[in-house]
Amino acid sequence: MADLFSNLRPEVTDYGNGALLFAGLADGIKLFGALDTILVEAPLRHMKTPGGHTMAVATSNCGPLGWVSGPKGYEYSGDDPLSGALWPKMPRYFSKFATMAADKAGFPEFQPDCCLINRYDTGTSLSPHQDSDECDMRWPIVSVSIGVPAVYQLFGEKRGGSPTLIDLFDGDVLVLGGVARSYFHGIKKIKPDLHPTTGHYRFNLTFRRAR
Ligand code: MD6
Ligand code: FE
Repeated sequence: MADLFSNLRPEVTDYGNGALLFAGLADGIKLFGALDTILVEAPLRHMKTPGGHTMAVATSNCGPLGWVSGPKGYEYSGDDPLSGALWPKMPRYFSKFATMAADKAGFPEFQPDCCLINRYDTGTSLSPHQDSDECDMRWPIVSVSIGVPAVYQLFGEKRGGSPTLIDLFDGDVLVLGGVARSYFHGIKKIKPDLHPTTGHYRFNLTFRRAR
């Protein structure tokens, strides 16, 4: 008889060098619910890149610091350039969750001071990049996927070559720490899809320790 459970993904997949996937560890509905009020205070917007392009991904932040891109470059800022006000508070549940997930991956005592919120529309991709604007690269980044699926490309120290492809579904948590913390990574074009929580959008929360 066929194994009824053979299609289940493993709970934890270790991609090596500090990259770990925890399938379905997060409650997408609960996290998405908290985004509502955050995004009223600090609406999603398409930031300009230093090169003058408009980012396809819509972004916002919560927490003491927010990641912003503009003509001057990338930086972490204590206030939202749109409003001049502080970024919305990071819900206690968010930071507690990030600490727990990092701990599971072998990075204890992680305390994020930034939660970058990304929203992808159908057809939106994120080109390969490194996250290197944070002061201490020994802290991991905890990344939570919400809504429609995505294909994550994990390269290595260089942008080229064929990446490891990681399917990310609602509630999946990817931790990038250790050597993999500085690996290039990107998101392939989001395929048309519908999710009961987010409609045709995908959201991604990345928890960082910027300072
Ligand atoms: C995303 N994630 O999943 C984009 N960065 O939509 C990232 O760019 C990312 O997942 C640093 C660490 C983990 C990530
Ligand atoms: Fe990134």
